[in-house]
Amino acid sequence: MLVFLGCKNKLSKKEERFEVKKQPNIVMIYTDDLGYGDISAYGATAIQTPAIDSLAKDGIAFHNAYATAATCTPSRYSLLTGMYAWRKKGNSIASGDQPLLFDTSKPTLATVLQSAGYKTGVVGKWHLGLGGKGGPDWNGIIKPGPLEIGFDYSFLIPATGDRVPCVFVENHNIVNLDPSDPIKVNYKEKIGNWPTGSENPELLKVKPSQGHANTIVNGISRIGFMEGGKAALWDDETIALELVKRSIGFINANKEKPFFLFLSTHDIHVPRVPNKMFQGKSSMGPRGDVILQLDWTVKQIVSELKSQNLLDNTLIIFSSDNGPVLDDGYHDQARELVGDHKPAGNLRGGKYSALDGGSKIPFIVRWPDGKNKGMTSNALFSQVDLFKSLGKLAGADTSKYKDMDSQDQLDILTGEDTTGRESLIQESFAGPLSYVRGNWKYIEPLEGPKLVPWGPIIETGFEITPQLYNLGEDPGEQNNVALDYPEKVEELRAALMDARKG
Ligand code: NG6
Ligand code: CA
Repeated sequence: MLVFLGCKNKLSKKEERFEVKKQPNIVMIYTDDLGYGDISAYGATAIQTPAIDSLAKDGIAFHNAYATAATCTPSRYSLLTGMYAWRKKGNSIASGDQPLLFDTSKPTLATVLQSAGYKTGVVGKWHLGLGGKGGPDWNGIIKPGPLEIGFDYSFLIPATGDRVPCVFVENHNIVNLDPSDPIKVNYKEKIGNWPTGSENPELLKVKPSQGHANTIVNGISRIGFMEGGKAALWDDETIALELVKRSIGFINANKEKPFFLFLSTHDIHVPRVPNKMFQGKSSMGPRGDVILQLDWTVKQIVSELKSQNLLDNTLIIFSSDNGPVLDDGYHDQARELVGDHKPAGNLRGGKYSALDGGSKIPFIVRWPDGKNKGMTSNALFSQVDLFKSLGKLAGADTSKYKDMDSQDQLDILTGEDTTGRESLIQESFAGPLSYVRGNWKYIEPLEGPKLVPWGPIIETGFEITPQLYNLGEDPGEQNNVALDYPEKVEELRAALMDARKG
């Protein structure tokens, strides 16, 4: 028996290694509003992010990777469905009581990985709607949600940190909800007696700069009105810690199987309320402090994988859902204290915009076997491709998913393909799409405001005439060369039209 076991061990070690290579665990750390220039791995000097930088040192840092949109909901929708979000109406920034945005009969990255034998979990910000037609039944069973689209476990901030209700939802229920104190939520009018930012500004510890003047929870006024569920309210200062704890719980519960953890951080979205470990630790106020908190999150996850001997069998992907913003609705000194730091690096625009600052994001892939360790890749990559690329890596049959925007681009992720996607499409917060092919970028014309209208001071990139940029020579999109290359404009316009038809 012993001999047999020993022999089996020897034999299976090889097989196991093969298996291991075929089905590594996948941990995706998906950050919120982190800009291309916000981490030291991408050139920031005013702030140091050693844990994230280590991922880049041990992996591949992509410098030409895009989220599909310049806001959260469509970027996440595309990542999970493998489809551009603009193909379906109603996929722009979701409200806090939005019904689930997914068609539960269609595949998602989570169902694909699940079908390949993975245990799948999502921890953190969701912002993709919950519940059926009437929206979430907060006091009952909250479904459909992630569990109905391929996740085995979910622990969620249901929408965003700045939207009510300020509670966590674990699987189908609000955590710690006392049935004798039910939650009421309303996005149209005030509900209940809790103070609001507009009526009781003296109660606020952070004042809103735009919107965010509804119900006050933990001294912070939010978008939307709520009352009840006191025992279930989250504590903003410990959200990052809670998400790390739940992620580690998921890793530990599933370490015997291949697992996919989608850790969707609240950082560095507003409200930026760092834990006391990080308060005042950067030179940039709360926005800098929560970047340090994010780096700490990465460190905790990597350390846990290491201590569980899982690091050599786990693919880690680190990225962001859209570009950066300073003042995104609260007076948190982000603008005043930014100094020389450039959240979008050398890119123009930021969150919300059609320009590259809106959706070109940091994207780091750390392979368990150290594949192409330390490489910098300029291959064109879109997060929409994670659906098929990770599906393929997991051994799922992705060929059956036809007519999708997602492409199998695993070779880009491994660093083998250094050219990348032929083209991709970016979505701004309203209307116009941009089309990137090789070094060229075309932004379709749109009559609209030059700056994001509600106040973050970000260029939208909207022009009433077509724009064409040569990103190779002009990554900062300073020189619109549309008039010099009318054929190129026409070629890209037609290609975008074609892609739109699907
Ligand atoms: C905007 C909010 C902003 C943020 C954003 C969504 C105002 C004035 N601004 O409407 O604070 O919540 O929506 O951000 O309310 S995202 O990263 O989730 O897309
Ligand atoms: Ca975001």
